[in-house]
Amino acid sequence: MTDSVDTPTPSRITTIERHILEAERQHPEATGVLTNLLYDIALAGKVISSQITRAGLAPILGLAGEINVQGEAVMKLDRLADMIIQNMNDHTGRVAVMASEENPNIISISKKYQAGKYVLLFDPLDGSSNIDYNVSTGTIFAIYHRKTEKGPGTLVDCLQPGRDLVASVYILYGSSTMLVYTTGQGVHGFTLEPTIGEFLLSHPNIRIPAKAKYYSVNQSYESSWSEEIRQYTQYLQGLDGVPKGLSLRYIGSLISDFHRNLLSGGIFYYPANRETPEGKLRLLYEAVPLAFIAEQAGGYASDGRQNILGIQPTHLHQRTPLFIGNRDLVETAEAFIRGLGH
Ligand code: AFP
Repeated sequence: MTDSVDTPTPSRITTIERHILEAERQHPEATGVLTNLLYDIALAGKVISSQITRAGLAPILGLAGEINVQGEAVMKLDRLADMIIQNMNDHTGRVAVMASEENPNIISISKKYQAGKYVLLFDPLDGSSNIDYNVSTGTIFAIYHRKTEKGPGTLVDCLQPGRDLVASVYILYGSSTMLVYTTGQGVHGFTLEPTIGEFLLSHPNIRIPAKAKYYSVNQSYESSWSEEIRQYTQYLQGLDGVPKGLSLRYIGSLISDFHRNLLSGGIFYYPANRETPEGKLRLLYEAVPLAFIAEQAGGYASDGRQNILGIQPTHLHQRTPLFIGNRDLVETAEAFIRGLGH
């Protein structure tokens, strides 16, 4: 009996390590520090993934957010994910400073360790309110070069526009665990093979399909949207021009919604509304890294008026409206917001 043509053979398996190394070889000036930082991130993702798959056991075993059998309070998973990422990156000499959605201030590197040349911003567990319902969540990373020249990194290093990103990564804890990353040379997706603990290349060169299938928005806020957003949503539904409307899919976990639309074509939007005039999502930890991935996959991200990647942040936890996905759909949203329709 011969193997089916689709059976992976060892020579066709690309581990994340091999993929990153091959990309690095195209840059003779590369020192390997970024490569190692990306491995650290992949490892953190594996550790977080292993904790998340045990979340349903919390009531039985006393895991995150519960009281354990010794009667001690146990960390919530988003806090735990935050600690895992910090612990894996605070001593390596690769990172100058970190900041995360979980911490009000920058996370400085202790003086006892060497400060590195990269800046690491992250959302440790995006969509964490879904954990109790077994819905997928994710971790998002943004990597920049430091701007300050020496010593521990500072706030200035963290407040950079997305246009200066070196790399964006997200890890999706879904029906399988996936890592998707870009260093500006396309978008590549890897699926965790749990029995060997390796991320294997499963989605090379991801491009957003030109024909979109889905729109994703929390439509329960419709009554507090602007008239322009209401009209845009009707346009997407096909009530105003598009021959066949798009289907609505909304998980309420940004990475999951974004990932689905990246592979199927579509738009995710979280506009400003009366209750949240600045939007809800965080510019630095959510919008910017995903905007880089969207752009590298042929898409686009906007706050409704301008490219997300062009915004100069002014504070760490800045919020922004977000429209992200197929370029034509996002540009049409901008046109509606300018009052021009489609
Ligand atoms: P949580 O991390 O609190 O679950 O928030 C998730 C999130 O930041 C993002 O992942 C979702 O897209 C968005 O909020 C959902 O917000 P709504 O519940 O207001 O739709």
